[in-house]
Amino acid sequence: MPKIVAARVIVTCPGRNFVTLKIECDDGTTGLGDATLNGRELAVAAYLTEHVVPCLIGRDAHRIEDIWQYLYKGAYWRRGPVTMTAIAAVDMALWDIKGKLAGLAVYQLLGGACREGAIVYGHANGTTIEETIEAAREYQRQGYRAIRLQCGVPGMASTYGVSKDKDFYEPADSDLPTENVWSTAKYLRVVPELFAAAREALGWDVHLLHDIHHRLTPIEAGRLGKDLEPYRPFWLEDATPAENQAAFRLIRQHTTAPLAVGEVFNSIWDAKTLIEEQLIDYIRATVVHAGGITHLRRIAALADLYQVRTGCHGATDLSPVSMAAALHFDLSVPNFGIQEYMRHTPETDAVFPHAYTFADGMMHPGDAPGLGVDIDEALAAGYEYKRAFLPVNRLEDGTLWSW
Ligand code: EZ4
Ligand code: CO
Repeated sequence: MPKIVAARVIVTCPGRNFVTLKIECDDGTTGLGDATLNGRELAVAAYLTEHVVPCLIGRDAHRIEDIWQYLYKGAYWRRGPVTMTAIAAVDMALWDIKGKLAGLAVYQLLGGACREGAIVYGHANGTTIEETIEAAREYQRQGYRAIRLQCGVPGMASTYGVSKDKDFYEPADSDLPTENVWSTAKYLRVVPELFAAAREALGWDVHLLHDIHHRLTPIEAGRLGKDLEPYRPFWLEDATPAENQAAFRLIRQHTTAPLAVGEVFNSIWDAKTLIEEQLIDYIRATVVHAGGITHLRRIAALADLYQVRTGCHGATDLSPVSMAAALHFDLSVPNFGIQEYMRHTPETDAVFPHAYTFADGMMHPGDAPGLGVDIDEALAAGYEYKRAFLPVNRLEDGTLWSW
């Protein structure tokens, strides 16, 4: 058996913070897992170092499911983003090791490819509708078949999804949370205008997506869905804060716009009602924050029974290790829908050399054994951790809102 002899947490900041777990076996085989939880990085690093790594030493690295159960049930305190991100990192690293020992890419171990590649969507944004459409045209030129559209809201200084840097969107922008201001009324006016202009300019062959980022009430989401229906959105993401899964019943009563939710979910229990009642069309839970490949496959299997497809979160705060794990998962699950893809900076790509590739709007994890991602530890060591928070959001009267 490949016995685990060491495990280390590597924190690096090549433009943004990443936490990576590296597990080592007695035969020298190593595996990598992403443990990055944006804005709360060191909580997961400590959870791993203090409470997980000591329990891993001496275990059989092949026993992925057993180790998952041990870390989940064994903690007594179940679920939660910190715990589930830590478990995910271990899980990813163990799949990486199993693949390397088998000489196979992880997607082969998961049953093999169900498709030639994973369709991905890119992020087009701008302060105005025109700028957003110009950014979308650029994505079309690069071959993207699906594009998320976010634009500035007239009368608001800033909003979610609109970045200063067009190529690399980064919301964790300050060492204390930035304060944004929000107006639902202003926002609800501009999004239908954006989609009308986008269909006019970009045509109907491209999939158009939009992220509401948890800011509406159910009835407001129903309204926006109705307003966007004529423009056939691929999905509306995170319409309302989904701690209340039942809220989606109300949204569903009012719109046929496809709904996606779940990038902040960390277990199957967060999505159970949404899936079983077919209140959503896409589940956005992701490898790194939802317990790894092992647990995400369980979520996907439940979703498949109800014709809910996957649409994994794939922002820049998910490291290339997560991106690779997501692509192995995407290639192998029958009910894959789409994969979010935000390019990492060249600095990040240099720290994490990887086998996955993009061509014609699709991505492929590559056929390197394991996940196909490495970490250049010498390079990583040159980028010191830098505290960075996600913003908070307030209504115009100062009330704290969802960001
Ligand atoms: O705000 O990943 O769909 N993507 C998103 C992201 C999230 C960040 C949070 O860390 O909503 O941009
Ligand atoms: Co989102």
